[in-house]
Amino acid sequence: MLKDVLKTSGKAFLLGNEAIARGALEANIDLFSCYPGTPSSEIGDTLKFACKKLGNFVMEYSANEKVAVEVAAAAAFAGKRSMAAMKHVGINVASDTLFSLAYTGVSGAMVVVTADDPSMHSSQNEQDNRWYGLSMKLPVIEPSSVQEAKEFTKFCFDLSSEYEIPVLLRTYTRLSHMSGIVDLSPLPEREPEKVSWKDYRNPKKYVVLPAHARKLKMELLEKLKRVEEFLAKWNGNRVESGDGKLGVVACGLSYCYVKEAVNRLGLDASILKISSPNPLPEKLVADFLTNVEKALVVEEVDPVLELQVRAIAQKEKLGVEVHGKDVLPSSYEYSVSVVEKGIAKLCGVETSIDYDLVEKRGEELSRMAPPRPPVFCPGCPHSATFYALRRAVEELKEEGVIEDCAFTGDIGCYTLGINRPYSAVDTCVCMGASIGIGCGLSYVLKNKVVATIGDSTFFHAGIPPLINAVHTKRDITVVVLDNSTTGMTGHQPHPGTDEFGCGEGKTIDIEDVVRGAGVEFVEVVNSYSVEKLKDSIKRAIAYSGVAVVISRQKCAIVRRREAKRKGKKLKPYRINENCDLCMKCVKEFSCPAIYVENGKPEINPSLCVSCGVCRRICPAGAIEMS
Ligand SMILES: Cc1ncc(C[n+]2csc(CCOP(=O)(O)OP(=O)(O)O)c2C)c(N)n1
Repeated sequence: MLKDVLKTSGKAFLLGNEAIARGALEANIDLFSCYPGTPSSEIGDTLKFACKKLGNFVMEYSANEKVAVEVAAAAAFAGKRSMAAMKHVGINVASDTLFSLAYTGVSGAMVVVTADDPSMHSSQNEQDNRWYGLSMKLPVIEPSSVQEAKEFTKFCFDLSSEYEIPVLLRTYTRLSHMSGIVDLSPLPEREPEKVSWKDYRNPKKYVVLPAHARKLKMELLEKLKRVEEFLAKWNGNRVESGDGKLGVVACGLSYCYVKEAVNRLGLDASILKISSPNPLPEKLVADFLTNVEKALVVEEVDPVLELQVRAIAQKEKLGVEVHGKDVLPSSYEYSVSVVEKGIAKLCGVETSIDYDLVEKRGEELSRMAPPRPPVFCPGCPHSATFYALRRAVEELKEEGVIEDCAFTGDIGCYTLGINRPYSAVDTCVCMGASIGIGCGLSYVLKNKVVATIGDSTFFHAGIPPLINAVHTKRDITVVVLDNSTTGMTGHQPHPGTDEFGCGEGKTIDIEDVVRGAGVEFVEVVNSYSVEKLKDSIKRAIAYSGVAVVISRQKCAIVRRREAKRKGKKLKPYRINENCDLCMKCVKEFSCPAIYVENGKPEINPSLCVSCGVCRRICPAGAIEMS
């Protein structure tokens, strides 16, 4: 639990992400920065809580992951202990900085948390960020329990400080979001203290001019070799001996699945637990392979360890069979059943139970449950915006102004605009791509292009493509859906809000940024004023050039919470006897508070947040406040 993160000693029941946050506190962190993203978000939310309570370290939500890494790196350049956290795709954004940080190294300590998402529970791809460690030449540490999540976080700080190298801590959805009992160590007594740059100024280390970089690269390779030697002796990488017939190399949570699976199969397998996929301790692996008849590498997603283990077996001419993805899947999360099936197949034995039958029965049962696709919340301003957008486009079509329209979407709650009745998201690739893809389409399509982007996403990655659109004179409409928060990941602040996590921030107005980028058509409309918004979007689409409409209204969840806090009642709407059953409120505006009973639309008063959009769109004037 969140408050237990600050317990002085004893045990606490913590979420994996809370354990990582606690590990950072026990490691005496000076500065934490992040950009939210599932499954990493609770690390930032926990450290925001801790920062507000303790007030003895710096914490910020940065504008994006690249900035977060740079802010954290700077503190570590100046001898401090810092951590930056993000979801796996955040590392793509931060990678430009990280590749060079491997060369510069740090003077203090720096940990970068990458939260991967096997099975893509809430992500656009399943990339395995252990590759980044190999490619960047940075150590990657991967825990397999909540206790390890805390301990390994501390270990990463120590490793980083000892070798003056940033360290990647890899967590993943199942660990970040599982809870467990954790043994706590004391929190250090600390007073934040500023340092003099003169004690850390070192251009030969921190300016990656080619002449410096060539030298730094060699130093990095040498450093990594020393890190490998150290990690070979670290208890996170260890052998649990068996009868030698089968040796299993396992990483992350797969280690736990392997322990359970071999137990169920009654096998006395030798297990090599690997907690540093990079650098992989070669000698430890070679010795392990020497003592087994055949080896199986068990790891989720990509064969990051398997390829290395195969290479070691070949290089050392060990003659041992190495298996992995030939008997185990390369996609989605593993489980005890997946791992047990793989081991059973390799060893030619029966599984302990008929998992295929269990899975079949599970599928049958899940088909019985009513489908519950994700929908906008009741009163979500985004549904009002998509209603207005859809109406604007339909009217322009009817008026013969346009034939069709391409809708480039982005990532956030508003991606739900893909659903009927709006159907106004045709593409969604990654944060900020709505405007960039819109620019490209505007070169090759006969049609008008409308990009939709959230406020947090705008600040994160929407500004450079907007500048690109203006500079290249694109004909594109951008609708910014500004709900004054980072809604999708749990309402974190962003540069358009008045705080940055653990401090008061200067609010940056999107319209100022847009005008500053050279956009001449800029209008700001309340999302709930759907008629006005529709007219604004119509004019924007008809306009030749870059037009930006900012649709602004507080996130409905925040609105509801604020009202509750102030003891204010949000009066629900009701549908009266004037309803002529035109069904516009159901077919064109899909609010989850509106349902149909006995052929008549009704409003569920416990869901209604009194946004009044349905009242505004009802042609019969049949919707009123109750
Ligand atoms: C590079 C990257 N970082 C983080 C995320 C996680 N993420 C998805 S959408 C989003 C922002 C959503 O906020 P906003 O744009 O304001 O839209 P809202 O959800 O509030 O409608 C975040 C942080 C991601 N998908 N990719």
